[in-house]
Amino acid sequence: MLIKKSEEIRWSEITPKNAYLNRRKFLAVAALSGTAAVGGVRLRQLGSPSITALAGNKINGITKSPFSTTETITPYQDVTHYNNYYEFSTEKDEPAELAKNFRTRPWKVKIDGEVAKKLELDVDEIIKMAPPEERIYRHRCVEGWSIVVPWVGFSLSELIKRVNATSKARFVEFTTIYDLTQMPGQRRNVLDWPYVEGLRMDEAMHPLALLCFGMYGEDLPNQDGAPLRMVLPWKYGFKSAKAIVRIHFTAKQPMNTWNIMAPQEYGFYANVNPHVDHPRWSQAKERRLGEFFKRPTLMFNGYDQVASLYNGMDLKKYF
Ligand SMILES: Nc1nc2c(c(=O)[nH]1)N[C@H]1C(S)=C(S)[C@@H](COP(=O)(O)O)O[C@H]1N2
Ligand SMILES: [Mo]
Repeated sequence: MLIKKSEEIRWSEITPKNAYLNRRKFLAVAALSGTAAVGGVRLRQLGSPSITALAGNKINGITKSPFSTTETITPYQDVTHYNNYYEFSTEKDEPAELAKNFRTRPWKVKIDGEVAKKLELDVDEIIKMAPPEERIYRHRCVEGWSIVVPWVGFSLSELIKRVNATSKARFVEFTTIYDLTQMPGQRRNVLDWPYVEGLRMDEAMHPLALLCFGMYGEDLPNQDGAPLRMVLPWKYGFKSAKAIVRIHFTAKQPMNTWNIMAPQEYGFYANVNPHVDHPRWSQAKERRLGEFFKRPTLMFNGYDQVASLYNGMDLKKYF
């Protein structure tokens, strides 16, 4: 294992187990008596979505990231009940229910291809590789809606540095789980299964590229990609693969699912770009979930820090 010794503590172990369990008990009791629900709704209106996130285990030791936006966070209820997750359903309101019993432990992630040594890591080993950060990112779906989410994770570069990718590694490919017994959507031919995505190495190494395992201070809900997903705020949502089981380093540009399905509509880069319309609709504007009026979509979704990655590229051709 290539993890440094000082980092071998699970971050949740920093809080004494008792305090942790007591909080969970308190939440369970509060939920039963109805106080949490009432408080939750009120607080949600006050714009405190973290208080409404009562479903999962709290992640301890989270630090705030300077990459966070100060925009209003989208309510937890919306982010967890309006999901694109075709392995479960093509209906956005269905993954919440259909993914309820999805098993996210034990969970292994293969790391292979152009790396010093092939690895198969338990997801919990990956999660403890670096301290968890809260990153409040805008997230723009290619369909024209957007959300603002306090994700929890750390830069993918933290993992890449530790697994010693070789100099031949020019791309990273993410493969997500294929499990017909658990994912009813995979019985349908709507996409090629398993869902695959990829990044160029410099994109993958960019500090904004987030390896994500939580949101709203808690474990990632199943419908949002538990136990491990990517979050790439400057790219359309489909690049951010959920339920990752393999991270493969390669010299050759990998395929990505939506590009396989409709290459004229979805490219490899998928950078948010208001100047390059989807063949069937404009990408100039977006609707933030919960809002009525549309707002203009920004180049790279407003994440100008990544612009230099694409210097000299024709982004109409490489869309
Ligand atoms: N495995 C997998 N990952 C996926 C998808 C999917 O269908 N399967 N949908 C993508 C799309 S189109 C979007 S917009 C985001 C949605 O993430 P969210 O439901 O957490 O908002 O997940 C992306 N990752
Ligand atoms: Mo999307």
